[in-house]
Amino acid sequence: MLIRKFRKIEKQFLIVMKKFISIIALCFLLSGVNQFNAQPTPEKDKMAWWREARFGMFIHFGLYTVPSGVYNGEMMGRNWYAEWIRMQGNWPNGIPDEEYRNFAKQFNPKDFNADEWIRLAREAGMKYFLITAKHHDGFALWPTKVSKYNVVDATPFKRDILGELASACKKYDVKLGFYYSHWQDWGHEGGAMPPWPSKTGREPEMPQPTKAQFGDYWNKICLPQVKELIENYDPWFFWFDTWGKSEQITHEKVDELIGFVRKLSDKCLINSRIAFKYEGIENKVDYLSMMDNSFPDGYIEKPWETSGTMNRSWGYHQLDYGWKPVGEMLRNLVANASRNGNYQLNIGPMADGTFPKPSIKRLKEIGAWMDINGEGIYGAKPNPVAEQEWGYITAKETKKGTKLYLFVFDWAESGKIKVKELLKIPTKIQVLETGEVLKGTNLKDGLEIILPEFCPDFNCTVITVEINK
Ligand code: JFZ
Repeated sequence: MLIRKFRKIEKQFLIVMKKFISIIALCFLLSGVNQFNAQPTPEKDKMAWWREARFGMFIHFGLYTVPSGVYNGEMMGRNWYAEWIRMQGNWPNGIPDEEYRNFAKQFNPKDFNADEWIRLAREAGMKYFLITAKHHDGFALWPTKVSKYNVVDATPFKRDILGELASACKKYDVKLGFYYSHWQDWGHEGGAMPPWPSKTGREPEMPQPTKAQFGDYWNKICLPQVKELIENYDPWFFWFDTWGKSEQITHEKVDELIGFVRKLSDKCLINSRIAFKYEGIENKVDYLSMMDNSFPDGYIEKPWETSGTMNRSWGYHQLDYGWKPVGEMLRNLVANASRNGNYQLNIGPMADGTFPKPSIKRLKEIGAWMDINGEGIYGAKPNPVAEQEWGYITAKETKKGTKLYLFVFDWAESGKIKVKELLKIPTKIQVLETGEVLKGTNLKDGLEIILPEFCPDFNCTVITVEINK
């Protein structure tokens, strides 16, 4: 009797369980289907890490680092770009080719430590790292097989700098990318020369390669080197560099190079400076590069970045004392993030392979600020309200609603700021660094916030505003 009853219960239990399991399975299936439908397009997916990262390190390092902006006791001409000393030393004639190549014999950055470079980037809050694999001078920082003009074959240093950096990037989970000068190459016959004279007329006219010569350089140096870089180091992105009167880079060449990279890698991103004056290029590349040190004053939909210097030069320049204050660099980073852009901050390491002290100091200060305030930068959405006089805004979706990050750069004398056009009622307003709770009042044209009595950070104080759905 008892056993029969038990059997009955058991049977019922089994039926219920079966139903339960099939419902779960159905849910699973449905969610699978939904998930599949909700998958971002491959293009968007590929960009996800880059959009979230917002902050990267740019490095200019090469043979030009040996003279560091000074040739025969004289400062270079034209501008501060120390990586241009081959053309701008001994101004206006440039350094003779033979002599410049000889810098390879002195290239011996004995204190170069890839681990240290990437650790410094990571600690500054940078999520990716970009280095001049080959700059305009044509010298390669890896043992390229297509030319002896490289760090292993031509210098006493003989180490694969890119290889060491690639390992360190893996260790610190920093995404690696390469600057590659595909157009100008002053070290290989057939590479383009500076597009001079420019409008200023101060520059000497440069002999340009013929179409056939450039085609030869393209097929024997440029494409094979890009292939090596992808196959050896599996980069997350390229930063190509074309500007000015670059007649050699025809639309066909641009299309060819884009197709070439796409075929070799399905993750490698490409920037817009692969071309110059190419209408519609934004639809063929993954992200836009602004002009050097130029910061747009509004939102741009297509992923974009500004590359910026810490002083005036990209490559290390021993006489460039024009170091920017940390507040200015934070402003660049935050302004770009609030307008949907990234910031790639440059370091020019010195001839011994270490970073200049003023750069290290700035990286550390930025890092300390990012440790506390980075949550308003990484993965944050651009400003959803109006541009503001006192600073910038980013936003994040939370379970309950939205969290706004107010980056206050200009501390108001009045002791209060108004968030123009923010009409929602906040549930909590707080200083991110200190946790101090602030008072807000909804006015007809925005939210007025009473600032703390003491300014926690004169560079930039971050205030969070939580708003429920
Ligand atoms: C280019 C390089 O020539 C330079 O050495 C450095 O690597 C920099 C990041 O990129 O310089 C440029 C390119 C474009 C402009 C200015 C400098 N521009 O169009 O204003």
